Amino acid sequence: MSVDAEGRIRSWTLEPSPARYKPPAGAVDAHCHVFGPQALHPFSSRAKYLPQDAGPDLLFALRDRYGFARNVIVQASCHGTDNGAVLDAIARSNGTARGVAVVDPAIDDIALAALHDGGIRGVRFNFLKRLVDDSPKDKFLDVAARLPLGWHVVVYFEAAILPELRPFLEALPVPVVIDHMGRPDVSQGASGADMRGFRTLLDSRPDIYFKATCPDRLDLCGPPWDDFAHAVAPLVADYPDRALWGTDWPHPTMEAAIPDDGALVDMIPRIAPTLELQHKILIDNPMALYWADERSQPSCLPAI
Ligand code: 0GY
Repeated sequence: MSVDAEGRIRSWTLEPSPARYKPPAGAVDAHCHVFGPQALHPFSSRAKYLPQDAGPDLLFALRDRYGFARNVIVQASCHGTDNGAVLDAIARSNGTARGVAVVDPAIDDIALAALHDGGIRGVRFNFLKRLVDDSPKDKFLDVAARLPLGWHVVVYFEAAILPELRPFLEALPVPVVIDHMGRPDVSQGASGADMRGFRTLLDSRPDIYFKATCPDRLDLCGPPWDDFAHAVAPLVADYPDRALWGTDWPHPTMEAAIPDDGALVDMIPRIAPTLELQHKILIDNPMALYWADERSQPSCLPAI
């Protein structure tokens, strides 16, 4: 584990290996974060971890190294509800990044519109007690009803609380993206209790998407994360229009088991073995959620 003089932790490797897998042109890394830089964007006083700087330059270098075209940058809990670091990264991305914010549920409509102008297309509701102090469902429902047109919510929870969260998830008035499939125990396999429970959630409404992400967090056997591949590939095959993929760089809180980004990229063809599936999870699905405005532009204007 690398800790600097101020006690800030590094959770990403400085020497990721090359990947064998090359994504298709236009591929989106739909789950990643930025940390700071702290001098410009200090961490929240309520942050549960203090990372070293992992700003947009490093993120975009990783994107280019593995042949991705775009990023969806998700506000990390260490920045609380100040989305400045994500907005700055989007502003510096030349249109290749969009974001998911974390907001105070009392946020007003003008501030939401400003986030939209800054490239935000969703808000994240985090239910992990080790990351956030509170997760007020009633206030989350209230703000979800006031989101700008075309936004969705991203929800992060652990499999054990899915039953208690079901009424909340079913009441959300906009599309829902579930981080890391709600953290199933992948050692149970594709038809274990956690995956079965998650499938019933997906079957409850057609606009729930999921991120087929984080073998490093979910597969306790470690690389090459075979349990993850076996449990997740059938889910992607059965719900091809609902799956997204992302690196999760810079892997918040993973300092004790830092994943190799090249190995993470090489998981893509194991969970999405055909070119068609890869195109869906890396391009079609994230583009529909995050760049719907670009895709709906007419290719030529009608003559007046
Ligand atoms: C992730 C997972 C984690 C952390 C955060 O916002 C965050 O701090 O999301 C985690 O520790 O499981 O998706 O990055």
